[in-house]
Amino acid sequence: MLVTLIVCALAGCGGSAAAGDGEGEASKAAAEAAPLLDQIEAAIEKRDKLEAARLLRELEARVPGDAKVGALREKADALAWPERTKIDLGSGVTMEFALIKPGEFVMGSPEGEVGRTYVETQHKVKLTKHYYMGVTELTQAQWKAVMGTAPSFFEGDTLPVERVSWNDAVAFCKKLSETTGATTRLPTEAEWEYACRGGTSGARYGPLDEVAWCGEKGRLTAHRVGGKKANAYGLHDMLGNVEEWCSDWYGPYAVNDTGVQDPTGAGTGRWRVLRRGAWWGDAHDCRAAFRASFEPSFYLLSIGFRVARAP
Ligand SMILES: [Ca+2]
Repeated sequence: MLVTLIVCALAGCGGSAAAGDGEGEASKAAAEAAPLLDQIEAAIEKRDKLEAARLLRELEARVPGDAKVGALREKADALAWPERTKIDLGSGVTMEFALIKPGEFVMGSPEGEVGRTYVETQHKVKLTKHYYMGVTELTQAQWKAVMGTAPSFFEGDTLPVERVSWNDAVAFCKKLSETTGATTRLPTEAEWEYACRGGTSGARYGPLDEVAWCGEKGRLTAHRVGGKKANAYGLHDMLGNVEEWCSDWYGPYAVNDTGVQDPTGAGTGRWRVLRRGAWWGDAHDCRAAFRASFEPSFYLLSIGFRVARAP
C-alpha cells in the first residue's frame, strides 16, 4: 500500500487525463524509480538496514528532495544495525564484516609497555559513528574477484593479498564500492586501533601465540586468514600475518585534554599509516598501539590491508 501511495504521489496517477497526456520528466523519473520502492520495502521487511540505506540513496538520487520518501527513510532508520554483514563478490566469493559500535578509548601505549616507541603518545579518542570492519585481512580470492589480478608473492585463495601499495588498496575499495553499491574504504588509524583492541587496553588482545602469526613461529610465510583466535569484536589477524594500510597520512597524534573526536590523521604528509605486526616481525611490533608508515606507492610481500565499510 505504501509503495502504491508513493508511486502515485510521485508519478501523479489516479486522474484520467494523466494517462493520455504523456509523462513529464519528473513523473517519468518517479515511474522508473518505482521498482526501487518495492526493493526498499522488501529490504525493510527483511530488516536489512544496510541494503535499505543503499537503495534509499539510489532513490533519492533519482527523485531528490521528495518528502514522500521520508516515510521509508523513517522505517529504515528504525532498524537495528546488523552485527555481521556480507558483500557477495560472485563465484562463491564473499566478504564478511563485523559491526563496530561508537565508543571511546585510549589510543597509544603507556610508558613502560615493552617495545613502545615515542610516537605512541596516549590520548583519548571518541568515535561517534558505527562502521564495519572486515572480519579478516583481504584475501587473494577477494582481490582477484574485484580486480582480476594476482599481485601476491605467496599464492593461495585464502591467503591475504600482499605486495599491494596504499594506492592499490584505495583503488580496490573504490572499485568495490562502484561495483557493489556498498561504501567501502580503508579504516582510519583510530578506527583500526579501536577495532583491534576490541575493548582491551593492554599491548595485545590475547596471548601472542593464540592471536597472531608473528615472530619465530610465523616466520618466512604469510598464513591463511582467520587461522588465529579472533578478538572480542570477531576480528582475526588484526595483529600479525600481514601489515595493514590505514587511510591516514602519518604524523604525530593530535592530542588534547578533552579527547579527539573521529580523527583522520595528519592533513598531509609523505607516508601513509601501516599497522603491524607481520608474519616476519617480532613481538615488539605486534602490539595494538604500534605504528609504522611507508610511501603510498610502496609495496612488500608482507603488506596487505583490511576493508572498512561505512553504513
Ligand atoms: Ca594483520
